[in-house]
Amino acid sequence: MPKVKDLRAMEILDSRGNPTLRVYCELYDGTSAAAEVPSGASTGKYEALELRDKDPKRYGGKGVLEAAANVNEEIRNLLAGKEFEQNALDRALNELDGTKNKSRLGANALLGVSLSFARASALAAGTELFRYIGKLYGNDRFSLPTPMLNVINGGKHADSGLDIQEFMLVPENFSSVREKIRAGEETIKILKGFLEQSGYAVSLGDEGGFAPKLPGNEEAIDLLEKSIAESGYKEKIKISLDAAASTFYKDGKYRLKISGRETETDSAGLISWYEKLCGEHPLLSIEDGMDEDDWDGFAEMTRRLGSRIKVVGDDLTVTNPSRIMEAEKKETINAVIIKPNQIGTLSEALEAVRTAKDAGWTVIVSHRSGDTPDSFIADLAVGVSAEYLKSGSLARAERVAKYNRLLEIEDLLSSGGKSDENTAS
Ligand code: 2PG
Ligand code: MG
Repeated sequence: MPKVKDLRAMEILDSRGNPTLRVYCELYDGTSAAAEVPSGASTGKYEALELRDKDPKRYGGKGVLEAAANVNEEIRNLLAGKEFEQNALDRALNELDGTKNKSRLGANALLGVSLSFARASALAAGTELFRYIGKLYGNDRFSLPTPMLNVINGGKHADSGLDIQEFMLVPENFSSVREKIRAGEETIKILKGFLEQSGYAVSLGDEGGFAPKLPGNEEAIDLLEKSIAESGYKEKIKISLDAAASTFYKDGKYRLKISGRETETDSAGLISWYEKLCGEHPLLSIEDGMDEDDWDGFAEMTRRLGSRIKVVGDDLTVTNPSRIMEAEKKETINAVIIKPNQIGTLSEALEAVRTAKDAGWTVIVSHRSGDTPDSFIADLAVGVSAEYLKSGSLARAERVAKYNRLLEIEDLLSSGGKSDENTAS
């Protein structure tokens, strides 16, 4: 069993220039590994708590020195010198924190420890991280996720003015990740050309997609569809949306631009609009189509659209096994987003995946809009054989790092694991 020798956390910056944590975990056999913690902008209110210093004199209150100190002192004191399996380590972290939402020590502190320990343990066992995760999860028949490429950024991720947060290209019908990425990138270049021709900006939003000030949401979808047709990949590349509807929900109403007009509507009206979009475009999925507390809206959306598209929960379920169970009971969704930092430990994220798969749902592993070059989620997606990996567009190093790791894993698996000594299984 891996024995923790030392833990050390430091404050680094994420892709938005906000402080976040890097945690180093050293084991007694001399292996050492680091993990970095991502951070969202359209954060669900039921997520585990990301501890920030709230000292207005540093980074506008966003510093994470307290979370780092929690790793370097309290957590280190508990774990150093002891042997753990991943589950036991994550349980110990939860017990030490003692709160329901990890608000005492911070979910960012706990996640950094949990992920760096996982990486160090995989190294110590001489195995690839996805195999280590697969073993924890009980999976050794790995399949690679399809990338969901967020090519037009809206909502809180850009100043494009678009209500819908993410407009994604999903290259589904290709035989390998390598081909999916290639087809995706070719289509992105065509999209860029269309934007330039029409005089729109091609500068990038937080997740590496373009952030053009288009007249409305429908125009963004039209442009994606036009780009797919032009690239010659019609039928092969689908379109997905993340509405992040909590960001335009207020006082019981959804406020967004529909058909060029600022509109105030209820869940039923919004679902009718989604229904229209589904009829007109090759939509694969709509994530967070309803507000995070609108259980009835989600249930209605699944009743009306669930047989045609994937109705995806993110802020609704926040990678939390009990919220996922509740969502299943209420028949609110049929697919789910998995983000380790929403829940705070690897074991709980795996439990969330298990609960979702038991419900028969599609699993989408996801980055955060504030991220780092750490590619852990690519290994997580392969380890649990998730159907999709959502990590932004094919631009910005922190986004591409995850897709590049997928390419690397695909190579490893196709070489029969020759360069991937699997001594742990
Ligand atoms: C989302 C995510 C990632 P954020 O809503 O799915 O794309 O955004 O990290 O800002 O919550
Ligand atoms: Mg989302």
